[in-house]
Amino acid sequence: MIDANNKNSSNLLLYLILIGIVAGGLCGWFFGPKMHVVDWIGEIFLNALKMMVIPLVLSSLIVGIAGLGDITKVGKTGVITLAYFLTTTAISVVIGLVVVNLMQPGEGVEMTVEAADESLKQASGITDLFVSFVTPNLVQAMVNMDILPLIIFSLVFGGVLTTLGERGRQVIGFFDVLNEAVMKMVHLILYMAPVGIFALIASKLGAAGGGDQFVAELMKIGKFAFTVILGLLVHGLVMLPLILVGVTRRNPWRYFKNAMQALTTAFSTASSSATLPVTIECAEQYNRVSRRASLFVLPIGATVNMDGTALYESVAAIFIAQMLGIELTLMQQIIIFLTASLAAIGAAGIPEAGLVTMVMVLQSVGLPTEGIGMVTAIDWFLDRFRTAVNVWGDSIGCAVVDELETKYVEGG
Ligand code: DAS
Repeated sequence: MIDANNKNSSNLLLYLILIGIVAGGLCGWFFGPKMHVVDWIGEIFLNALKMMVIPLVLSSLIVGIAGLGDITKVGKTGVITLAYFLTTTAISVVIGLVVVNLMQPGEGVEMTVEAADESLKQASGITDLFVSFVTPNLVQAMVNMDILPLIIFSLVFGGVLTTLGERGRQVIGFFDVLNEAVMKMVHLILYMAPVGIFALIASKLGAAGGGDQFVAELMKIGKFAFTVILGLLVHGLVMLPLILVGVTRRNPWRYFKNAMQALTTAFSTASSSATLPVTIECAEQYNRVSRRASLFVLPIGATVNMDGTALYESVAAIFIAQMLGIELTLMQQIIIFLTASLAAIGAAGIPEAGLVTMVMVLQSVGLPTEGIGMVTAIDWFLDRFRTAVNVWGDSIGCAVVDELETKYVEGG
């Protein structure tokens, strides 16, 4: 149970974070580029969260897998988790395709096609995505923050440990203590959140030129931004809560409130990976999801379950086609559906990752990747909304897996 002190302190911290977001937005809006003076504060906060990601992913997944007992159980839990990830991602892409075809945001927008910068062209194809699941060098993967291969390694390593009897249990015990220590460090970092989030929002909005510049950019492709945010709201505030209530019978408003610290951190950092420690804290401490389910679902979800990104990729691809006056066939929209889902799996939980993997979606239907230039200007803004939806989808996922696992795996 959460003791009163914990609950009060967490509410106070949440209100301070919300004040930080509003104050950061106002300062960035009115003082513009001058707010770069606080860049260093936001950088410290973001780096502190990122610093915890590697030890957290390794320890939480190894402990998460091992916590399931014999390896066969992981199969059922893994299937439930995968089914949730694929279902919610597919639903989010369908919502994206419906709203962008209804809203037609690209109609009448003259397209200033700037060549997308070289880094965008590096985005991988679908086969590269599967190759990226396995790294030849674990240390290099940690250095590069390649989370996906580290997840694969942790899942297999944790599973193997459960077959080594007492010796395996001793190693698992080490990762268990490591995970507890990492979560305690996250708790300490969170006390910095209100100031760190203030600085991140203020410096980012200021760097975009402040209020006037931001409004000018938004007006240029406002209908596109509105379409993306509308789709994200439908998915995040209707579809996902329906799944939560339908499967777990939990109160969606209370679940949302208890996840608010994670959602505000996701919005301000635009990084699911950096938010992961907070997502785990909210799931276990406030929403009372079992440690086993949260440690199994959340680290994987932060990297491969990105409903917001998948929806965004599908909307942006159709928007670019509309701007070019290209009528996409049903088959081409189905290809966008598949590649947007895969691109979201391949996107890393870092800022603007969705912009990079969008190249794969555009290439899949032969659209010019230069069209990305149009959306780059406000991608940093929309990224926050889609990251928050990504984290919200993960948060609901661990409650759903917890419920179904209790019913069909343990109970079964
Ligand atoms: N910023 C990514 C994340 O951390 C999402 C994206 O770029 O689409 O989830």
